[in-house]
Amino acid sequence: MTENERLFARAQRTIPGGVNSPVRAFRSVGGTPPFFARGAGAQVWDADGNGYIDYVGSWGPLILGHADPATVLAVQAAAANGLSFGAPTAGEVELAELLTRLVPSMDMVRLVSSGTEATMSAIRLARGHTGRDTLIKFEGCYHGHSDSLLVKAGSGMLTFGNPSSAGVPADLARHTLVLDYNDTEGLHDAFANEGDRIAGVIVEPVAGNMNLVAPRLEFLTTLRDLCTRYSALLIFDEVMTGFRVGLGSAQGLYGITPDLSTFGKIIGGGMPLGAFGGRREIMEKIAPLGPVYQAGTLSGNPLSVAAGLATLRQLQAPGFYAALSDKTRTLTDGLTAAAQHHGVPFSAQAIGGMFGLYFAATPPATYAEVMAMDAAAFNTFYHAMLDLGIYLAPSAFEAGFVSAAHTPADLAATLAAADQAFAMLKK
Ligand code: KE4
Repeated sequence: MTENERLFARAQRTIPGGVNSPVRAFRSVGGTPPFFARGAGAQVWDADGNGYIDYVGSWGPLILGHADPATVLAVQAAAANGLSFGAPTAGEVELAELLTRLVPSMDMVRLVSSGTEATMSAIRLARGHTGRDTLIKFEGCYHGHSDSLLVKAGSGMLTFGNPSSAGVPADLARHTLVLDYNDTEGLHDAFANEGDRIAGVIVEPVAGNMNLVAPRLEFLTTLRDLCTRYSALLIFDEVMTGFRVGLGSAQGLYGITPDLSTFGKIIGGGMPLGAFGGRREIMEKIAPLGPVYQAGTLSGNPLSVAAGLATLRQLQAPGFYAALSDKTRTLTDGLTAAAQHHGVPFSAQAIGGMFGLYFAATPPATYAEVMAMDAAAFNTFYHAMLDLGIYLAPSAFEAGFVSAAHTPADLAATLAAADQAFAMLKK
């Protein structure tokens, strides 16, 4: 038995599935998940001492790589002054000022401790601000695990949602309408039917939770226009795309101004931190100023804030995103070439520092196309790469992430491993 296997068996006795977040359990790809012991730069090492080049980066936060020296030092310095106060601190003001400067659509921002808290709060705020109940989300998009979001499409696309998780009351799920991502016509139908009852629409401006699905610009512009026309709030869930696809996040990349934005992952630099923000007239509805309640014991935690500031400062370096995007494209172009060399149906795409890998001839543009991909081929490829020391996201329905710490040698090693993995698939 390996140490990973021993730890996994032990963990399953006291933690559901042996993990503290389901995707980590490897149930989608099979096998035993590595228990990581240490990370540095683009590398991680598991409990058996096996090293991997990491393309998950804790699901996005580690855009600077593991144990970024400046970020670690900032956390250590903050910790020496106390771990939490439950009272305002100067660092929170500095981070709020930085976020509202880097995200012009936000006049004000509230810090929380996770992406789920950010989206849950933004949805409550949209409902409180508009006095309406209906929420629109899109099939395949994930915004964290608050009840209103664990909803799947009803029988017909325009019928209201049903719970996608046990424990979510049908009475609540029915306020969520689930539409098809990139389906502009479906947007017009939904607003024509429900427009005056829609509090808000929450969308991943680049979908990263059904693998990477790029938005059609017309889809985003239509969404913006319809929300304006019907006075519904457009919520860009930038928990994954925020500072991942560019310094201006997805809203800067596509030139769309949402009414509310949510952030997480990168803004905490690997520590627990989320945020939601928007125009002053909306944000002033949040307690203690307004009637929409929202709170948190560890909101704006000084260690998370220190990590976030240390990370965001480095992302502003000239050329940071050009270099990151080049690395990501080198990876996806190289993988595509290796697959073609072995005659494996495969495609890939990169947007900033995130990427999608597809066992399909072309990148999917809709949830239906995502579901039509060859997930079995992905799983074979996944384990071949893992055995060759490359750690990809353990699911065909997740995006991948490159960091500033990935070197040309890391990319070359990854492409050499992929050449072997694709060869195995060809048989
Ligand atoms: P957290 O509550 O996990 O911090 O954030 C939820 C969330 C919200 N919005 C988007 C667009 C997200 O991608 C996420 C979380 N992403 C997943 C990765 N697919 C986190 C990994 C996990 O659930 O363990």
